Amino acid sequence: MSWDYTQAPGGMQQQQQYYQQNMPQYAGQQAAQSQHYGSYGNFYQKNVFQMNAWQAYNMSAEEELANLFGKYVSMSEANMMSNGIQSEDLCKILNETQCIRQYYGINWSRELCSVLMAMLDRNPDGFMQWPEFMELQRCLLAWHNMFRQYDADRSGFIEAAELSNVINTFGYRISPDVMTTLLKRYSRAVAMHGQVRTLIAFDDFVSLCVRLRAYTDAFRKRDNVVNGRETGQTMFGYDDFLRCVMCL
Ligand SMILES: [Ca+2]
Repeated sequence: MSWDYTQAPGGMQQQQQYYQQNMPQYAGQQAAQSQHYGSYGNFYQKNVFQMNAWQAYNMSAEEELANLFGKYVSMSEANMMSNGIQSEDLCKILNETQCIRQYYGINWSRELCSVLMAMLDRNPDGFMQWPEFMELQRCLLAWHNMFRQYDADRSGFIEAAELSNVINTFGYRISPDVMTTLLKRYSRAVAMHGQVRTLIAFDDFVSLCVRLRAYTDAFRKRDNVVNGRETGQTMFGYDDFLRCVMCL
């Protein structure tokens, strides 16, 4: 038994259709600016679907990426039964495939790979199938492009002060207090030329992007809409809250 790529298409058009059916906030026309949640979905509509992963990674064709994925599916019986990969497989693909490793220039942790898997586990079965894998590659490329725009000297870090610009460009509406919380959690202090600078690395940036999007979606789904308008308020039961936060 081997994994068959032609039976599991992950093409852009199919994914766009998927978004239209299941997550209209990321598909179709430009979403109206929400008073409470900004317009973060537009970033995905405008950028994520334009990405071509195999070309970005300098592969010869989509099949090359598909074969790589298929190799990891075929490695375990559990993977074969689910037609997908697990977080340690994702970790190996990102770290051990030279062209991908070079493209991002970071070491991907198992923890971050688990978060990435959880974010895009659409069916949701705890495994990453080919369309989910392709969606992830497009998200990573879109985030990396954005990150590089702010990493002018290509040091692999962006300045803390630039984080709020990036988040605004994504379309989120974040208060200064929340920004302070984000910086505390996702930045590192680095001494350079006798000065301490607060910097954000690409893997921390990805981790932040994933959670911000997932938690915003989860919260927004539960918004106490009044007269058809979002209120930016909701009520959570303990059980529901745990399900939202512990999955990432
Ligand atoms: Ca899945």
